[in-house]
Amino acid sequence: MPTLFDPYTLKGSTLRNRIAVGPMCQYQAQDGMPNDWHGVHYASLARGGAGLVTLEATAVSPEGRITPHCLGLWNDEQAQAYAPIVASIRKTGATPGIQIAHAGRKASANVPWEGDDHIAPSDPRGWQPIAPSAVAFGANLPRVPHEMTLEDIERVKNDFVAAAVRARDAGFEWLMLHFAHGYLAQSFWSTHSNKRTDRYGGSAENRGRFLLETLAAVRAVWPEDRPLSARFGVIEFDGNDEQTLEESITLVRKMKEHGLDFLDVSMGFSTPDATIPWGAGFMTPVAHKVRQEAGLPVTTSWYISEGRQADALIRNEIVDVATIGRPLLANPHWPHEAARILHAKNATTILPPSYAWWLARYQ
Ligand code: 8CM
Repeated sequence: MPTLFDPYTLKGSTLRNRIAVGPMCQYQAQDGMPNDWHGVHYASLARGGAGLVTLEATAVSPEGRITPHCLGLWNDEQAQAYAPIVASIRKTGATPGIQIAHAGRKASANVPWEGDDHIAPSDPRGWQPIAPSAVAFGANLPRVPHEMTLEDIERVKNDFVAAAVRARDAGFEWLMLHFAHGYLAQSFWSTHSNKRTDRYGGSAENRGRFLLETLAAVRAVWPEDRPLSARFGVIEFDGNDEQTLEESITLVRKMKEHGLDFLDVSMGFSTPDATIPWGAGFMTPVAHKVRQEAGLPVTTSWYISEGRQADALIRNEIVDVATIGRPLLANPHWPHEAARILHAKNATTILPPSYAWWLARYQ
């Protein structure tokens, strides 16, 4: 029976335990460049003991940023700036991963603490969002995106490939494609946002095409021995959940055939009218269903906040890795605390020796 603190091996990568830091936007970058903030933030999470540290949604192009302060990976200067972050994560014994993303119709927004809404079209800080169809998300994000041409689709796929090459060369070991949360890829999948009548819209097969083509193109440049994952919104909580989930599972099976190694099971966030059943571990039954029916190792996140809860998810083989988000911002040493509570035999070894030594002394 696996436990939270057992190592996890996928392809040529072994995580020191089954705790992953989920991608969490910091909105602290200028021109997509990582800076001291990102260095401190990610090194702190790695030092705290997680197995996998996944960098936040990192845009594949300037237009693919959610806000003007998102990270980017569209030029070589950015790529070089990730190397010290990768090195500091590795130094702690954690494994570095990164999520690459395009925000689609949710792009060109103010950071959450400055409104979380679309930047006004007249404001020079913003830009014109693109999406499969000229349909706005609504609510706080009313801006109508431009409908992508077939050339736009090719260009964005190429942007994902170029970002994957830069991530590979910067030394990231896990690559996560952002196929969730109403951003570009999810908006191809969702009938809320995709009204196309060409081969990228209509049937589930057509709506999944952008995701599968992007995945296949990235797989061709991402090393075979390094895990390729995706965070995918398999359900919308919009009242049509049975059908969406069935179609999503069919698509995940195809993603597996196209080289996907691992899935982070999340929600669609494609409509402001969803009724999400927030509560402890509410996504874990969904993740387990996808794991069983698609035959792919999975993780999920959302309201996994206690060590015992995370350990039970691993022991019962509900998920393969537990993704922890906000509790790790509140306490980067959450893994160490969990190890102590669970009496994990390697409880002290996840702390750097200079910390473990102090904590073991004068007790
Ligand atoms: C921000 C707030 C809440 C979320 C988010 C973000 C940004 C990216 C994302 O998800 O994928 O769920």
